[in-house]
Amino acid sequence: MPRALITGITGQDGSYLAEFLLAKGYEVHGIIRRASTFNTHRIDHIYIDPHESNAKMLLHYGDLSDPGLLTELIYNIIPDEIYHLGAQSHVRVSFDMPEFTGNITGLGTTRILDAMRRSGIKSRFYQASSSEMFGSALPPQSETTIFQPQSPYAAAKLYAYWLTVNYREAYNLYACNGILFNHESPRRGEIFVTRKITRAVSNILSGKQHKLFMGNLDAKRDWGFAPEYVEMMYLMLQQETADDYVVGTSESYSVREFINTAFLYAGVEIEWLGEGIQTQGIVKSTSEKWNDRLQIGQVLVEIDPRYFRPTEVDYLKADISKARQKLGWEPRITFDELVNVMMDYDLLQVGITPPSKGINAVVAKGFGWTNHEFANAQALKNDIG
Ligand code: NAP
Ligand code: F7E
Repeated sequence: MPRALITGITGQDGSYLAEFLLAKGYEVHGIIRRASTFNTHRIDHIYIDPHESNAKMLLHYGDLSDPGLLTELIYNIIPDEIYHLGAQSHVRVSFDMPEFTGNITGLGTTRILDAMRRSGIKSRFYQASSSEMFGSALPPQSETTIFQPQSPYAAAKLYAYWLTVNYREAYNLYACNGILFNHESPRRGEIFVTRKITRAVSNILSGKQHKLFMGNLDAKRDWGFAPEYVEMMYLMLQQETADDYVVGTSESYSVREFINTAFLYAGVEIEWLGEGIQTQGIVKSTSEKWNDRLQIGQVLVEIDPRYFRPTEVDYLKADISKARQKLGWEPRITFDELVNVMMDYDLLQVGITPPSKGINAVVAKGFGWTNHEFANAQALKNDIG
């Protein structure tokens, strides 16, 4: 039975990857951080008590700042594959915590690669590199685009990227960089922009929130569906030789377009007034069911400069030629379907029956290996149970 070790197993990608590998018959080991409250809500639904003979997912306490422990874990587990997804992954937060971000997001990779080198264990290694490393480089961005990072997060990821290349070349390790563009899902962390929007739309429609306060509405991102992207992580480690790949959809939309699409799916048309920090999103029209809750002209979106970044990444759009040709990559979930599935789940969380077009599309396109039990499963149960 193949054995995988996942850092960041409690995160969005780690949870999907664990589900995916378990479905493929892997024994999955994950590193979790000790916290004063439980932080395993994204993987609770696949957890089986390790005393049971069918338990195939085993969790170990650890931290990316602790090299001794990482070495010991790798030495004891002897994984066939290591998926290194753990990181301080929020770009805005990296401006507040640059050194911490460098330590965890950058040096964390060095600690794992060096543990592999020192122990002599021949695991295949996946590094969660990011499109943020392209920064201000013009789109479309590919594996040969020159990196121009625009944040402490991107600089830390770039350091980790080069360490991965260096250890591959210097020590002949099977080590890959997946340069993944933004990927989202109902399990996305609540302070990333997509989930912030889908939660806010749902909260506004259920009367739990009055307005959505946003930063830069004009930033453009290449947004894909996270479960598709974890399949690509796995594929990268199944190739004959290790290499680096860009993964995205090759389509790009602005934050403003994401907001429009999310509201529209729920039956609210938004019109934009003003410019810069005076920009407002107001209700232009609504479906009948919101007549008692929303009024035409009501302000639903405003700008709060607190959410601006000292330096912004304006425009990301992937050139996926290499992954297409070598890995057979073809994105399956469209932008609209992504917004819809996130909206479906966030509407459910606040007790509103969703249109379910997103859920149906995802199921129809073969993502049966995840049932989307997701972040805040308990809150969902409380709300609709
Ligand atoms: P995420 O939801 O923020 O998950 C991050 C994971 O890292 C969590 O499990 C977190 O644990 C763990 N972690 C953080 N600090 C740690 C530490 N000091 N020691 C051990 N574990 C630690 O991120 P994601 O969206 O799943 O992304 C996965 C990886 O891909 C990250 O490296 C991210 O930077 C990278 N990436 C993401 C995207 C994207 O669009 N999602 C695109 C490109 C690259 P807790 O649950 O305890 O916080
Ligand atoms: O921002 C703008 C913001 O925080 C997207 C991480 O997974 O993807 C992610 O990084 C855009 C930016 O993601 C708000 O300025 C406007 O231009 O969702 P985000 P990100 O910074 O692109 C990459 C690939 C990663 O590797 C990272 O780990 O949206 N934006 N207003 C806002 N963003 C947030 N969070 N909140 C706002 O209110």
